[in-house]
Amino acid sequence: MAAGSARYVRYILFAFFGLAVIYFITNSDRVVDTSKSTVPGTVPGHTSPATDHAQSPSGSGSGATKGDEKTSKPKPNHGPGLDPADYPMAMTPNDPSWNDLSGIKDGPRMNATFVTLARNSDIWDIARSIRQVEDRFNRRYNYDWVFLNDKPFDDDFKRVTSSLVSGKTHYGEIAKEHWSFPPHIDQEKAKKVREDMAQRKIIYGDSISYRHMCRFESGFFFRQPLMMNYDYYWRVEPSVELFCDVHYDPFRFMHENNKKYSFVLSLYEYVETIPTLWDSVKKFMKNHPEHIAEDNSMAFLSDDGGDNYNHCHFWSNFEIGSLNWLRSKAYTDFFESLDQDGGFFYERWGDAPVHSIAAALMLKKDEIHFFNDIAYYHVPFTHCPTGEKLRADLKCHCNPKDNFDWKGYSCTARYFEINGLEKPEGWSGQQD
Ligand SMILES: Nc1nc2c(ncn2[C@@H]2O[C@H](COP(=O)(O)OP(=O)(O)O)[C@@H](O)[C@H]2O)c(=O)[nH]1
Ligand SMILES: *[C@@H]1O[C@H](CO)[C@@H](O)[C@H](O)[C@H]1NC(C)=O
Ligand SMILES: [Mg+2]
Repeated sequence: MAAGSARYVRYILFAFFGLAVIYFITNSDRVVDTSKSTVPGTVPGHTSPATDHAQSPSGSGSGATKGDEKTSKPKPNHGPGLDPADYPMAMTPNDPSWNDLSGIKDGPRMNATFVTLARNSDIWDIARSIRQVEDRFNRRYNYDWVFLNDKPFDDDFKRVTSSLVSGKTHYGEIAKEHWSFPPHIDQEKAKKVREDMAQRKIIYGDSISYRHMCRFESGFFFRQPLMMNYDYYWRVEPSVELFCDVHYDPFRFMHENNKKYSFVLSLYEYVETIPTLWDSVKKFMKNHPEHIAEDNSMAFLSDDGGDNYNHCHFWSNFEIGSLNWLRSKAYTDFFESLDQDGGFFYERWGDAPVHSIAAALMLKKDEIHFFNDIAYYHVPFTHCPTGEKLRADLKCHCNPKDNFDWKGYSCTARYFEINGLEKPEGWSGQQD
């Protein structure tokens, strides 16, 4: 009798075991999902990007864009390696899929990243910028975001920014050589300059860190180890705004149209910060004629064929550009030459005139692009499209009266003239 009931107990145990195995197999997908919301960099309790993707109507997007975990779900139809011809970009409201602004966008992705230089204290100002970039564009594209800092980022900064970015986030600490005085700089001379500029009340004139920042953005951000993984970048600063929907992928636009540098705002540089920059540039042009492009934009920089600089530059707090161009021999020779001349410390050369002069002289005219449809604000200037229909199509929330493009202190009219471009609808009457 005892042997008989032991056999029943064994049957029951086997049955439970079998059920457990079946349960495990049918639920293994959910096990993978759970691990997704706890990948490093996501905030427990927040909706993970993987969950967002699963809700997209196209059914695509379960391929995680954050974290490196594998998934057994079907591959989404977006990413690198897809044939662009199969996924035409919607550039105007007449193009198919123009109004398809929900879910993850189908089609190829470029080898591209957002990049932000910031301090830990910039956390809430960069959070605002990220939120707008995500809402207006990146939530459908999920590009990565690289954060760079001369000090280690703290956990708060990483947690908040990772929770806002739909792509992968990466955090890099800048090497000392890229954020310090190079050995050839005369410290006494540099100090006197700062004291003098402080007295003359030149903005950031007395700041050492601002000079390191400008030199870093001029010569080093594009060769940080994390940036070596990409071909294109979009620079985002704290406290900027994006006012219109971005319907197409600007990285892909750059790639397919062979653009290397782009801007939304241009203006005249404050002369006191760059008194000898043009002398350095002329020296470089003489030493390296091989780097000067034939069909260049010298006419954007100079009104007398290159003798004098008119101080026009593209505003570099917004940039979408080619990292490979910045890493080219032409650009790095240009930077090394300027760096040797010491103006980052003996004056206060900004990265905006440095990038702009390089682009204007070493790129062909048609490799520089003006993004009229990316509406943007960085204190104190706004780029807001003047065309009423365009603003409605893009659901812009900027006031066109704030648009800076056609005001006297902007250089954008000059850019249009040297490129023989027709000014956008609504430009006239905006000059003052
Ligand atoms: N890590 C770090 N970032 C800085 C420092 N100074 C400026 N930045 C960043 O460099 C960029 C330009 O600085 P910002 O203060 O906006 O200068 P402005 O736009 O010229 O007035 C921003 O992205 C800042 O967050 C610094 O000392 N350390
Ligand atoms: C992305 O660009 C980097 C830098 O040019 C390159 O090393 C890397 O192989 C590229 N990755 C892909 C997937 O094309
Ligand atoms: Mg700024």
